[in-house]
This record gives sequence, C-alpha cells and structure tokens, in this order.
Amino acid sequence: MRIDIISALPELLESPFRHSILKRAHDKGLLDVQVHDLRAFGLGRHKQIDDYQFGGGAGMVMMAEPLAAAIESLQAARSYDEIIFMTPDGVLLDQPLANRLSLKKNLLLIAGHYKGIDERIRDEFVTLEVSIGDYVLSGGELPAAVLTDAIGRLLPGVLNDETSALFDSFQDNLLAPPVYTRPAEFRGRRAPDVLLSGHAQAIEDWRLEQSLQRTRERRPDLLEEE
Ligand code: 6GU
Repeated sequence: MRIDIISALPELLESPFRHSILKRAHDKGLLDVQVHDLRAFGLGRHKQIDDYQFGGGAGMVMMAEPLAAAIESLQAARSYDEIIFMTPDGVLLDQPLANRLSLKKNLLLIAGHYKGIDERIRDEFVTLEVSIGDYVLSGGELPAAVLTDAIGRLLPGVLNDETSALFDSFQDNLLAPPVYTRPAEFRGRRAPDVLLSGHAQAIEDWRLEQSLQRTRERRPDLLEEE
C-alpha cells in the first residue's frame, strides 16, 4: 500500500514512520509513506500557502491553489482510492474504518493547518473526511500519523504474529484482556494462575471473560452497538 501525505509541516511527520511496526512495514515493502511539503507548491516568491479568511476572523486559511497543485501533481503519477482530509469535523476514526481503508492501494491524506483549508478543495478533491476524536489539535499531521499507524499495522505480513491484530481491543467490539509477563510475582501481586497453567482452553475462556468484564465496566457502549 502507498500513503501520500500533503503537509505544511512535514517535519512533524518524519519520526513516526521510522520506528517500530511502521518501520517494519516499510522495510518489508508492504507500506510506502511519502510526505510532501505543501510549501513547494506555494505561490510567488514567498511560496505563500495561506491567507486571511474572507469575511474576517482570526486564523489563516490554507489557499486552494497550492493544495490543488500538490494534489494534481500526485494524481499525475497514480490514482487514489480515497483523498482524505484530516479534520475535527470528519467522521470519527474507529476500527471498522481502519479495517476498510487497509484494503485500499493508494491513499492521499491532507493534513490541514491554521484555521482549515479553503472549502473548495474539499468540494473538488476530497472523498473522505476523518477526525481522530472529539478534541481539537493544532493541525492534521498527528491525526494523519495516527490514521497511517492504524492502517499500516493491519496490512498482511506487517505484524509478527499474523493473528495478533485479530485480538486487538475493538476488533470484536471488546476491550483487550489484561496481560502479564515475568516475574510471576511482583511486589506481592501474583499473575493469575490460569495463565501459568498451560491449559489453552482455560486461558482462552479466562481472557474472553476478562474482556467482557472490562468492556462492561469501562465501555458498555461497545456492547450495545448493533
Ligand atoms: Cl483530524 N484534526 C485536527 N486539527 N484536530 C483534530 C482532528 C483532526 N481529529 C481530532 N481533533
């Protein structure tokens, strides 16, 4: 899969993809993330990319022309399954959306800044708008990194244990069960005996029971869906 990201602050996106699971995805040739500096498409000698909003009000708006030029230069090389604008007024990112997007070949993410982007870019190019939660961040870069991580780790072959994404929190609308490792006793707290029993069925039953209990206590809304 290939994910292109257009950003006015590409430096913010340097680190997240060079570590851990997404690095492994890249090294295995499963995920290619390319970050594009919007400034390269800026207008005039100052490479302007934002301007005051019509009608007045605080905050700059990202201009239509540099964004259109950036998008169209990328579209010249490949066609995109979705052009996604990261914005707090988009649809909330959840596991089913991450699953669905992980099946695509080419995604283009737009990380907005300032007060937002000129509405005509949304009308003309954007096919999907995604928010990562009901709070406001200063730009779309971290949300774009979050979305890329959520998608990238689902690609077949990225995770070591291919089945492990299947047991993630949310994959069945259940939170994950507690996990333990050595030592068996830490400051007087023992790991549950069942996990040390070697009894596979008993362990599976215990984990499901813990998942259900945890979900009932912390996120009853997940059990009410559907
Ligand atoms: Cl996608 N962008 C910004 N700026 N803030 C957010 C968000 C996105 N999702 C939640 N808050």
